[in-house]
Amino acid sequence: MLIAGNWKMNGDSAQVDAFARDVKSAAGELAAQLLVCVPFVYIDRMGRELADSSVALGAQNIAAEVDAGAFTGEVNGAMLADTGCSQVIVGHSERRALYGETDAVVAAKTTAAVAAGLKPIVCVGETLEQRDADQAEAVLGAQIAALFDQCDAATLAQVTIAYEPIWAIGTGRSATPEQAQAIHAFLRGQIADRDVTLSQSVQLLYGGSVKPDNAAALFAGADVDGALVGGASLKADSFLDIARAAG
Ligand code: G2H
Repeated sequence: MLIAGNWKMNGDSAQVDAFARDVKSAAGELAAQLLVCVPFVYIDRMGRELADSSVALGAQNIAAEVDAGAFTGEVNGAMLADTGCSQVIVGHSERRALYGETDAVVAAKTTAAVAAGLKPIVCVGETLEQRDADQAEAVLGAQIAALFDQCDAATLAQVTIAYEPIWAIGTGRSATPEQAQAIHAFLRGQIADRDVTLSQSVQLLYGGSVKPDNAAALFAGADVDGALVGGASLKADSFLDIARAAG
């Protein structure tokens, strides 16, 4: 199981230090792999604070451009790797909705991440309107198809998929364990249609209002391989409780 924290645009130096201190002391007892994705400016600090622990470091975004150059405000994969990141979140619904990231941009960023030696966590998800119109599988299938159409096999072999129903993000309304498992099974099937071996090894994370009190039930799903946790990852206590629920 992979338990990945996504701090989004939250936190400060004191919060980084407190989180790292508490998580570092507990991480060794946990079976789950822990990953924390903080804002760019705190990655280096979090890495230093987590030094010599098993907790992995990640970013929340990456430039689509691989080579350094005149891209004001962007951060490329080489910089993330150089700062200690091993993973990066790509195509979160907030980036798709607020910053216009299309499936093509998501695929380009996924390719750029792997080119830099990073493992991308590619987010997919449907809106409430799409779910209510019975279009969830069509939307998710199209997102997976775009990824497979635009990334090569070597890139796809490094990808983790996070299913994040948009209606469950930051709303306190998680998908039920049955809804999450059903979509995860669907996603694994979509991948199996293209690459059976990959479908058996790819990690499928659930994200959307994962909390200590719903985590164990979500993790009981046979195709749920971990979680991408937003709000509940901001404090070590709740993040660790979710990790303990992963067994
Ligand atoms: C979904 C999730 C983390 P939250 O975006 O990616 O956030 O757990 O706050 O719903």
